[in-house]
Formats: sequence, structure tokens, C-alpha cells
Amino acid sequence: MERKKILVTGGAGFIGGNFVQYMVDKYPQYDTYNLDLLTYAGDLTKHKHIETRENYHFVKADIAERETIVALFEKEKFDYVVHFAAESHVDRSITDPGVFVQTNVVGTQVLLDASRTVDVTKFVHVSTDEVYGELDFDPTTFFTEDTPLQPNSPYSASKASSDLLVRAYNETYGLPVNITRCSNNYGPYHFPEKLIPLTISRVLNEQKVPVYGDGKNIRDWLHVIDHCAAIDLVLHEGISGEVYNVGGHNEQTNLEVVKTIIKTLGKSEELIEFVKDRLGHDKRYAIDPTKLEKLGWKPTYTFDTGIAQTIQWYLDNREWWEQIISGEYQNYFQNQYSF
Ligand code: NAD
Ligand code: TDX
Repeated sequence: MERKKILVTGGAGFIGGNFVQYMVDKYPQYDTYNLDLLTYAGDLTKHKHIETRENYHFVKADIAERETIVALFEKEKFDYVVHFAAESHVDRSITDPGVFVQTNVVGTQVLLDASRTVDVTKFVHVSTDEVYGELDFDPTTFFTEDTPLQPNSPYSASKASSDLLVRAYNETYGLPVNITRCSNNYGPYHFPEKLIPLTISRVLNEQKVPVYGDGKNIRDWLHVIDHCAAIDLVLHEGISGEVYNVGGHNEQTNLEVVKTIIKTLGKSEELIEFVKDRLGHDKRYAIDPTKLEKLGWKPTYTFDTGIAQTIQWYLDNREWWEQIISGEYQNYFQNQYSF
């Protein structure tokens, strides 16, 4: 079988990390390169069990550092790029938007330029449903690939900007690209600033769980492994230039999510603390995944089976998240929530 080189950016983070492990296991004939700056959100301990594999490689670099990135592409001549690296947390983008533009917009443009120089076979840009803005609470409405881009947060605006650059490099230079726009992910190695791992870790420590506003905002949840399988399919089968939405029809209010976790862990709902709402808080996200389903994808987890697996993973891997929440995270949490 032909050997291929695949560059995964952001492979020390949550989704990129799961994707690196998925690729290293599934494709021994590929050399998988994990390129990551190791920001607060990146950690390599999750890859201990694969770091000695011959088909796994790690490069520490900033995607926005042009010279380093171009030199790396010239040396390795990657066949595929799957681009996850980003600043990913909406709340952080509200307090400090600048780094979101630098990493998500400038970093993506540098990667696109480098990809052109070596004529990559495919560049997959991992984006988000948040670029479409928000839906109201009418359950018959969904985001399709044709929904106009109306991002509301600095995070989603930076992702929408990078989506447009990816589109332009396809139209202008003929770079073979796909854009995937996935709903909210959850699962192993989710950084505990995000709702689900934050709730699990705090409930396990009998600490208050902050719920923004009235808790009625809706997110459409997908297990990270189902997202990885979707990206694998789009990488190999996606038609160049196309956008694919990824989602499994699992809409939940935030309050439902928090209550499910509390119930599964046998704790009291008195741990719920309603706090000041997020600025510009999007009401509802919901994906229509028909186009991806026609390509041959379907999710393996329901929300019930996925959340049970995830809670069990956090119980079995306390060391991983306890080490994170005992560090710099403490300052972040206090500044964000003041309790
Ligand atoms: P994450 O924050 O867990 O991981 C991001 C990774 O990128 C980290 O390892 C970090 O070190 C790395 N990184 C940050 N800046 C970098 C830079 N300048 N150079 C190199 N590496 C850098 O994020 P995630 O939740 O895994 O999201 C991954 C991608 O998927 C993002 O592009 C995000 O927009 C997209 N996405 C996320 C979700 C979700 O629910 N988490 C849903 C849809 C799409
Ligand atoms: O403490 C909290 N309390 C709360 O009520 C936090 C952190 C969140 N929330 C609410 C806000 C959202 O309605 O829970 C919902 C989920 O919040 P996040 O976990 O921050 O995710 P979200 O803002 O929906 O964005 C996520 O999904 C799309 C990812 O972080 C993005 O990277 C991805 O693009």
C-alpha cells in the first residue's frame, strides 16, 4: 500500500487529539504528523500510548509562523492536511479576541499558502456550525450548507473568516479543499473549560456548576469519535470545494445536559448555580447532516450512550483532568465566574 503523509494541526487538543489517535490506529500506511503549539489547551500526555509508534510524529510549531511552516512543508511534502488548530473557546474570545484572529485567520492563511507550495492532495478545514449564527427555538429549522454565514462571537467570526479564505484558495488557485462544519462535540480529553467536562469535573468535586442565563439555550451534541469518522470520510471521499455539515440530531438544552450529568453521578441538583448570561449568547444550534449522510456517514452514538461513555471516561481518567484544573486553570475560572 502506498505511504502517505498527513499533517494534523492542533493534534494535542481535544478533537485533533482524538483524530490523531484514530488515524494512527486505522492507517498504519500513513505517517501522521501532529503539529501543535501546545497552548493552554494542548497536552501530549494523551498520546503516551502512541508516541513510540513509527507512524506517529510530533512537531511543536505555531501555525501563524510563516517561515517555520513553509520550511516544514518543503521538507515533508505532505499529501494531506487536516486543520484543527485554533483558539476554540467562545468565552475567551469575548475577553481577548486578538489571539483568535492571529491563530484562526492568519494561521489558516499561512497553512493554505504552504499547502499550495507542495500541491497537497486535500486540505480539510475543520470548522463549526457557529459560523451560521443562531437559530430560534422552532424545532423544524436547521443549518444547511446553504445557510448564510452570520457569526455572532469573535470566535465564530474568526472561524467564518478562515472558512472564506479556504473557499477563496479553492476558487482562485484550485487548491483541493473541503470545509466541515460540526456541531458541539463531547467525549474523552475535552478540556474542562467547556460545558460538559466542566460540569462532570465540578459535580465530581461537589462544586457549583455555572449555568448561563436560564439554561434554555440549545446545543446539538455529537460524540467526538463520530466527528473523527466524518472527517476521515470527507478527507477521502469529499468532493473538492464542497462544505459538509456534521451533526447527529441530538439537541439538548444546557439545563438538560447538566441535569443528566448530575443524575448519572447520583448528586444533587442544588449544585446548579444560574449565573450572568454570556454576551451575545446564541440561542440554538441544530445541524441538517443530509449531505454528509449521502456520502455514507452515520453516527454510532446517541446522546444517551455517548454521555454515559464520556462520564465513565472522566471517572476512569481523573488524573488527566485533575492535573489541568489544578494549574493556571484556577485563575481562569475565578476571573470567568467569580466563585
Ligand atoms: P482545543 O482548544 O481543544 O484544541 C486546539 C489545539 O490547537 C490545542 O492543542 C492548541 O495547543 C492548538 N493550537 C492553538 N493555537 C495554535 C497555534 N497558533 N499553532 C499551533 N497549534 C495551536 O480545540 P477543539 O475543541 O479540539 O477544536 C478543534 C477544532 O475543531 C477547532 O478548529 C474548532 O473551531 C473546531 N470545532 C470544535 C468543536 C467543539 O465542539 N469543540 C465543534 C466544531 C468545530
Ligand atoms: O460555564 C458554562 N455555563 C454554560 O451555561 C459554560 C462554559 C457554557 N455554558 C453554556 C454556553 C453554551 O450555550 O453551555 C453551552 C455550551 O458552551 P461551550 O461548552 O462553551 O460551547 P459553545 O459555546 O457552544 O461552543 C462549542 O461548540 C462549537 C465549542 O467550544 C466551539 O469550539 C465549537 O465551535
